[in-house]
Amino acid sequence: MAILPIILTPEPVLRETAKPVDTITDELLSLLDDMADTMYDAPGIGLAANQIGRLERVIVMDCAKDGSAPELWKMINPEIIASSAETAKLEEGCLSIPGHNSDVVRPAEVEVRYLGTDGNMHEMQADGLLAACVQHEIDHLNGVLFIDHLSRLKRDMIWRKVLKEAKARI
Ligand code: GNR
Ligand code: NI
Repeated sequence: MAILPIILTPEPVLRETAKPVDTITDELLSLLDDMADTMYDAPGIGLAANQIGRLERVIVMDCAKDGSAPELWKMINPEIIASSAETAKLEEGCLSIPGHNSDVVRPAEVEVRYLGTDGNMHEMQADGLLAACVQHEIDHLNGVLFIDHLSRLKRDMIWRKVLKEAKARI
């Protein structure tokens, strides 16, 4: 159990592609526990390995409404195997780009195949916030950030502020 530091843009690890996991080790399971602790502490509804400086293809999510029971997802090597033609626009934020939320358009529904912590392959169907979240997290594993889905104008506006904030941190 540990809360890990969350890496902020423009750290290059956020632009790297994470590598598939081939063996579920105790170390990987404890990494997933630490990622869940880190996500809940932030608080956020998802976290991808790149955000804590690791390049394994693992994500955690919990999109349960405030006040209801937690619904923790831990996914190893998650893959989108189908996306709806229908799109949905939802306000997204990112723990690695704090304070810069923006509407993002994505497929409204997706089907995801992943390796569970039980060692078995699973498929899940998601819509609503969970669909946006799982696409956001899988994007991270591919070095993609939600601002990449915005218009150039909006992206540049956020990026300028992000660089200014990064300079102020030094
Ligand atoms: O906490 C988060 N909120 C969120 C809202 C809408 C769509 C995606 C997300 S994920 C984000 C946490 C994060 O940065 N995950 O990578
Ligand atoms: Ni994010």
